Amino acid sequence: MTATAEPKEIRLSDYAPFPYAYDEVTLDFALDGEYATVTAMSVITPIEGRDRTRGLVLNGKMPFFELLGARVNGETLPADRYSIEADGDDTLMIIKDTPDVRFELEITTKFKPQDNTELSGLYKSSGTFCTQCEAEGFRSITFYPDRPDVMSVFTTKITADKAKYPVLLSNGNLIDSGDAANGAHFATWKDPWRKPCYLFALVAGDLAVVEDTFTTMSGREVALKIYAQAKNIDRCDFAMASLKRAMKWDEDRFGLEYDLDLFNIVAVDDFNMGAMENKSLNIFNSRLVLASEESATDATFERIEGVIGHEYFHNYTGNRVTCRDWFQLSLKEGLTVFRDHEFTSDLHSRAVKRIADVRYLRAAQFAEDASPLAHPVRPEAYQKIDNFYTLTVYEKGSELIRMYSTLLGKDGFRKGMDLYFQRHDGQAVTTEDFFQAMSDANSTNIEKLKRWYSQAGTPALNAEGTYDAVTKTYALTLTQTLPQTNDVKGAADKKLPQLIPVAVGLLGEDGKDMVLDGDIKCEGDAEATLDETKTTAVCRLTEFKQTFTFTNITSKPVPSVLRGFSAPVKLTMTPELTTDELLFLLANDSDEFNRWEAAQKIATSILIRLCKKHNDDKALKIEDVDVTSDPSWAIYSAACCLIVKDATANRLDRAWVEEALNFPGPSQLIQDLAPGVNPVNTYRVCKAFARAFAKESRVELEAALATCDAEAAGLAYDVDGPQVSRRALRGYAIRMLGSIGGDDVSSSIASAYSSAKNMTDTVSALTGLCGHDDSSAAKKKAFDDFLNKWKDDNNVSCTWLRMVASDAGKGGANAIDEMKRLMASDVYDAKNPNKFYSLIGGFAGGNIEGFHAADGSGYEFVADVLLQTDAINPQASSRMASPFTKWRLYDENRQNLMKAQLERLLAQKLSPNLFEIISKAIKG
Ligand code: 0A1
Ligand code: ZN
Repeated sequence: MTATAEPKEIRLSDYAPFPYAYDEVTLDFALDGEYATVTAMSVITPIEGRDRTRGLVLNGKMPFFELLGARVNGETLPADRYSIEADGDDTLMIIKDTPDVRFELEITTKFKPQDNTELSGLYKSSGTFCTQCEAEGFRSITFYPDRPDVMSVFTTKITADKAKYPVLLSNGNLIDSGDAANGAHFATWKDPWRKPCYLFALVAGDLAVVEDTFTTMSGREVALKIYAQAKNIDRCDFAMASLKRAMKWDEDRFGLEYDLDLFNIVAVDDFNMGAMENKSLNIFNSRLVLASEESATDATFERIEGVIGHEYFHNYTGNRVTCRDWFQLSLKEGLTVFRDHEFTSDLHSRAVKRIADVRYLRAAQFAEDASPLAHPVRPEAYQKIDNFYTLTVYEKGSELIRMYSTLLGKDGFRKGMDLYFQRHDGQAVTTEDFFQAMSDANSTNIEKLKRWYSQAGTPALNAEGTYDAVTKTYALTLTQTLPQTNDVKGAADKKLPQLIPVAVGLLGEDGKDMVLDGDIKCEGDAEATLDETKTTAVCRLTEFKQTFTFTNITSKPVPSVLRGFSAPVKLTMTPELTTDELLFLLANDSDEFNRWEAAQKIATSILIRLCKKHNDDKALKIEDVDVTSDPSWAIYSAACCLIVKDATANRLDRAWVEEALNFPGPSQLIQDLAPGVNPVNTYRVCKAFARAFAKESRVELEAALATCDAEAAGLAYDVDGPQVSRRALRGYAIRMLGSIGGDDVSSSIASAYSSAKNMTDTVSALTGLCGHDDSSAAKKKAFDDFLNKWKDDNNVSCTWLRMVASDAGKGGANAIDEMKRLMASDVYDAKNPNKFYSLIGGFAGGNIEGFHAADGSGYEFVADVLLQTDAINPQASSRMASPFTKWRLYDENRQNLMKAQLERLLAQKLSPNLFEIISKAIKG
């Protein structure tokens, strides 16, 4: 195999507007048994004043499709009027000397959708034809300007066998349908809204449907339909109810009303991502639609509601106002993630949602920001845009939007959104346009917030507080430091200070928030604003260092800084808060996020001390970690035990408690300790920590479990708040008890498995059984039983696969042999992304001892599987390459072993997708 040639980079600075307008597009899909034949008729107008010297440049993919013909104004295009050129892995068709006035271009292509294993463009999933066109899938269908700033009105005719494909769907409204020759039938759909081709969708299959309606705020009735395979159709009700909640929420919160009379969702099993917001025809990975008490955990239910909301919310933030180019991806994604987070927060517990989102951000996005693949929220260059559907673009992008909201207030933010839609409805725009609308709709100066879009890396924020009893002032000096990153503008000394909103509260000795009614003196152009109760100030840090002086502070306060995690930064305090102060915040802070944070901080400091003690290359046994002699252990453990008791007695919100008691895991600690970390020892320290707590609080944990079970007895299952919180606390107790191990624990968790009546309790029991390294017979029995029950279910079997992959090698077995057995088993399907993500994600992300084995066998195994998948589905392989991009964090031996695998991969012929990730990762 020869190495891949260096692909060309696409740069934001090279953006040029497209010189032709696509006024109308009519697509005709003939889907016979083997081929899809597509005729695309476009009505095109050259745009005055734009540079047409290159001609009409269209994107395509040959030889994936065959070009059957091209005609301009009805005349076959002679060979000397166009050229076909390679464009990396893609193809360009360049038509020269196009007419100067409006003309028609007809292009006919032909291909085999069933051979499309990349799942981009038109492909087949379990016998159903479906499409995925974002970001650049449309070019696998026909030659077209496959870029989001070319918007058109699409009419789509689909013809296919009536018996095999009774359901024929596309965007917009059904305008015609009927029978065709040879047992076929057709349907014609017209979408009245102009859209880029990445929002085009088509589905043809034998699907069952659930139907409902929604009456919009102006009284229009919208038909809602969710399509799935008949065997799964009874699991669509929750998704339907979620859709209705999302439609209502967008009206209430943002005044946004659905704009067509029909909204379709189709669930398919083979899908690279979560779901896709195609106009009026959302296509979903079935794992994010199908749910029932028996098949889905509470976490899955919540995720389904959030993603149904996310795709629906894209109708305005993404579809009605779309991106000018793919560098602007966060314009729609960051904003829509923010909207879906708000949706969940408004419907459920705001604090718990915030905590869960921040936990994820820190564990995953902060790690990306610290890796060789760090990039700004608005990247400046890419090789494959598929690689930029990242945590930075999505999650950090959402944090950026949250900062607008924090700085402008809920009403100011709404004004900005209103102005954004007023100005840009129907347009393809930039993050700059969004910024301008927010800025123009408000009087607050947010200019330096813009820098968050172009500077990569997680800022470090230090808060230094000093109290002066004589002047009764509390001075808080905030300092931001921006890290060096590997992106185009990565040098730390070139980075400019970013506007950081820092929400601050000061607690008095009584544990109550001080009322901040004195002046807050700010340096330079910094400002501070107070909330209605005058207990939280948002300090706007605009320079590298500024001091905010709170006056009329009558006693020395305990500061609660970065309330609600008001900015995506790494906060340190000078002087560091003492364990007593953190316990005080844990008990008293009115900000639930910072109460949680206080518990995390105490746990982190203990864990870091323990990890440092054992960060060497000696194989560490869990029993050898002396957790209990840490100076802060006794008070921390006592406080947590009290929390368990309070939760059991329902004196605290149980869902918050579950978050508070969950201490930071290895991925967080490895980042805190990096570089030079032995990940296996870090993992074992975490295990020892859990076990120490579980042993000390066993009685309380067992009481929590028993109380939860007693409360649940006789209750009909529901996914409402209290039941979910109860199951969360119960799951926590089982997980903790599981870490103690031993026959009595295993057999009691095994009986919890047998008596579980819903998937949440089932998964809690399975997780509990994996809590200890011993490979108990009870564990094997439960896992076999689970597989037996769910092996034919494409989604639930992934739960099994992921858990088994993260447990492979425990109890002395050879992890790689186990993984190979899993891959060879019937339950695995290399072509199905969910299965591949579960297997490799479960192992490389969840099996620290297996993946990071000191002999490098885990790395070699994963690299082999990546190579195999890369030949089938490059988007999938490059997504799963991410663990390798973190090699800089680890000890020298592991760094070398990981780099050796990166080099081995790079010497092969890789897809452009995987090449970009691996070649950037290796640069370090
Ligand atoms: N826009 C979708 C995500 C998505 C992106 C790319 C895809 O295929 C490569 C599919 C879906 C969303 O944010 O939900
Ligand atoms: Zn999205």
